[in-house]
Amino acid sequence: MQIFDWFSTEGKTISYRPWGDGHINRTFLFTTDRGRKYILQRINDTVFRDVNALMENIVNVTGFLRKKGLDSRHVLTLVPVRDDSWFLKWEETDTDFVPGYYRVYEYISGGLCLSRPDTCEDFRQSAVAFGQFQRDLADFDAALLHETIPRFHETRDRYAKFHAALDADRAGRAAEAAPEIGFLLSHEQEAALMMEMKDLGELPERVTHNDTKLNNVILDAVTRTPLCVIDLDTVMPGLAGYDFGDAIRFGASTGPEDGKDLSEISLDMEMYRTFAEGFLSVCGESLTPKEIETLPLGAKTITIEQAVRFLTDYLEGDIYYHTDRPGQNLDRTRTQIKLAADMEKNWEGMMREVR
Ligand code: ADP
Ligand code: GN1
Ligand code: MG
Repeated sequence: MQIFDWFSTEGKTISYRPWGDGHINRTFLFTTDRGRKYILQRINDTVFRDVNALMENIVNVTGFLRKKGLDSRHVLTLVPVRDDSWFLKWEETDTDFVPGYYRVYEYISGGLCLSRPDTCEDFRQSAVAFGQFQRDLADFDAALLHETIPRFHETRDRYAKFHAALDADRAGRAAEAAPEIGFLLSHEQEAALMMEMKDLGELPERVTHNDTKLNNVILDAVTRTPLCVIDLDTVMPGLAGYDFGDAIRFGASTGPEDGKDLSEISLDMEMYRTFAEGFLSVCGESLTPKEIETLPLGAKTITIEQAVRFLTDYLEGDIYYHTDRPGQNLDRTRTQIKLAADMEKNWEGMMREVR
């Protein structure tokens, strides 16, 4: 039996191919003889250690959104295994699908999943999508959520892991990254500020998405308005400013996340403004003045945290993020640092826009 035959899909599979450019899971698109399309994903269980807990979160969150009236084009729909469980443990070794845990989603057709915004308006619509997502989950009981990756956006813990990787220097790469290490160490205190405000109760924890890259939202290909927020693996309590910031880090950069030419990397202020408008238009009223005031700091902090995470992975020998060429994690680190430095240059403007 083929892997697809284990799931309750309509029709027999006639073709499949690798799909998307996520850094964590392995994703395939497959088509059946009844013209149906599905997404098959091998869950990265090195990253998500407790697959049961992960899937329970997704079942709960998508079920909650469905009860709010979102239909199957507006919320992810899991396709169960024929025995009614939500994922499959695949053990065959001689197929294109390496052994591991797999799940299937209905493919959201007629949608666009962009790696860069084509226009400011696309970016605004992605802000509306993530803002609505946060608003829709405002009354979701956070106690139901498992922490799928412990301390995922605990910036201070990311720094602790970075220090450990630096001390071990397992891959012998620290010398080559001396300027980047210097920049990140000099920003350590500032990068802890939002976590400190959270501890003091100055910033509330909300149910957040925690991975708000543009390619984790699907826009309608015709109207270019939001269809669906995807990649729900990291929905957990978090800071609104980090969700705002992560989207800015990825989508308001003038170049790709792993670009080699740093002269191409800066913060596009028009994109930033447009995203802020879209985000605040949807969830501005539910945010506190302190949350709004610290949105720019959220952008800078999450960009620095991302540089710390990429560099930690580089120092550890590229074991976390998918890479398809040597040095890619160091290039990613450099773009994030360049972007964070550019945010510092544009600080006044960034503050003014959210005000
Ligand atoms: P990763 O955690 O590796 O980023 P994602 O869940 O984001 O995995 O999926 C990777 C890519 O696959 C997405 O960026 C998107 O292009 C595509 N994708 C995932 N789920 C769907 C879906 N239900 N419908 C359409 N495309 C999807
Ligand atoms: C990963 O899975 P993906 O590609 O959407 C990562 C995010 C990072 C991002 C950097 C679970 O996101 O946290 O911000 O790469 N996801 C996980 O591009 O670690
Ligand atoms: Mg993704």
